[in-house]
Amino acid sequence: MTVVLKLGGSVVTEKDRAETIDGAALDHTADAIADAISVGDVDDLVVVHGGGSFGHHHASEFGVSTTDGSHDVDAVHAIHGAMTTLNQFVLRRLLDRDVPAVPIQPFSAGHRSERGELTFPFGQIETLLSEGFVPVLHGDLVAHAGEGVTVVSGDELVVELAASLGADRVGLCSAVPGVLDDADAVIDRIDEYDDVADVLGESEATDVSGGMAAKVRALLDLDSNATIFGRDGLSAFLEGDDPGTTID
Ligand code: IP8
Repeated sequence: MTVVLKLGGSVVTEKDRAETIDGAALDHTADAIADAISVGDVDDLVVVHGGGSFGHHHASEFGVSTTDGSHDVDAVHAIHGAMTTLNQFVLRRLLDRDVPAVPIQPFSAGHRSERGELTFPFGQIETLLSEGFVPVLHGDLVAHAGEGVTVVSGDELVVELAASLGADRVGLCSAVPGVLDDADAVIDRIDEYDDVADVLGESEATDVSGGMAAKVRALLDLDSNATIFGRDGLSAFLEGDDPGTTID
């Protein structure tokens, strides 16, 4: 069973304070992953984490998004550098719990065409999975023809990974318990974007990748179901349940 799990940037960082991790949340997340692996609930696991106050803070400062690029070398080092720092924090927490987590740096692997289409090789991830490792990717920058570099969001990587690996389960752990309706109740299931377009506002904190609306759109494109849930739903998701909102 191949599981692709995205840890939202707002789950593992303090999203409104630049380059600040949420240590307690990261511990809780790493505990849930380690427990699920040790009891055999999950065998092949790929983790992708978002940018939170590491990537988005610098991307917004340099005006870089998934579509607006930059040729500024300082922007590359600030944004990619912050993401590799966050990746090290995530890896450390997992390694401390004996999860065989290894880093994959999207900046060194992927690129976009002039039309913005992402090409990303997955052979290394498949091989690492079959050799017993847990690859840990992250939102990052990628080379973009005609634009310099642009942001690749963790959600985009999740969609690409899920399709390429034929993932059985896809989960997005976010700061909210699912996609919320106007009355802040969790929407159980979404089949059509138009059904929820009115309630999907923009992300409140700085988020150059488009917030919840972009997530739902991307997940609707997947062949397999995906689940968006909050921190409290992570263990249930890893045990095989569908907490939060299912995107069909
Ligand atoms: O938080 C964005 O990844 P996301 C990463 O998954 C950067 O959208 C570099 C801003």
